[in-house]
Amino acid sequence: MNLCIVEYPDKRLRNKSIKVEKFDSKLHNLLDAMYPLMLQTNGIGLAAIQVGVALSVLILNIPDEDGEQPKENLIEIINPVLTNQRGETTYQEGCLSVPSFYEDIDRFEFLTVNYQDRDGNTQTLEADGLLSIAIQHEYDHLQGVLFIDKLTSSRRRKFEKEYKKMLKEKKTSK
Ligand code: Y12
Ligand code: CO
Repeated sequence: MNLCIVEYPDKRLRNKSIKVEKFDSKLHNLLDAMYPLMLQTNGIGLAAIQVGVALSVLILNIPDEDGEQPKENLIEIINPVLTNQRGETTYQEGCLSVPSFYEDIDRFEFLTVNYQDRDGNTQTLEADGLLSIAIQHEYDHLQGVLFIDKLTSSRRRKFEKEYKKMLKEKKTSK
């Protein structure tokens, strides 16, 4: 399966992702293709909608102390439901669908996520730190929400200006 990252302002990023009902080879092929793409693009999290597939699927691979992302640390989350969200934290976030832009975003510090794995088994994960932030960021993608939507209106206007300029420069350098 050949996938590529959908980039802002592509309207597909605004689609709401739908519940996965079939835990079949098609789903496994999607998950298997998302993982190498995320690593190649230096990502630590990726939602299916970022490759144009509006299914409630996300993957995460938080780097370890050595900055490595071994496959055994890969977490595949299907049909997530977030609960017990509490505490506050701020982190400078980036997104593969909004290249070259990073901004401080407020999130919950702790959460619990109930989800299904690739075989449809129910799982529960309690998260804090970067994992909690990454889950919230990717969960937002499933609702059609981007981290730039959380900026103040003046910061958002600045972003739109800078991003447009970046896209124009990218186009002329081709
Ligand atoms: C904390 C904050 C955000 C997340 C969501 C997952 N975000 C990413 O995986 C972002 C990756 C990313 C990678 C980039 O590529 C390079 O650094 C080479 C990048 O830079 C460019 O596009 C130029 C931007 C974002 C989880 C946890
Ligand atoms: Co993102």
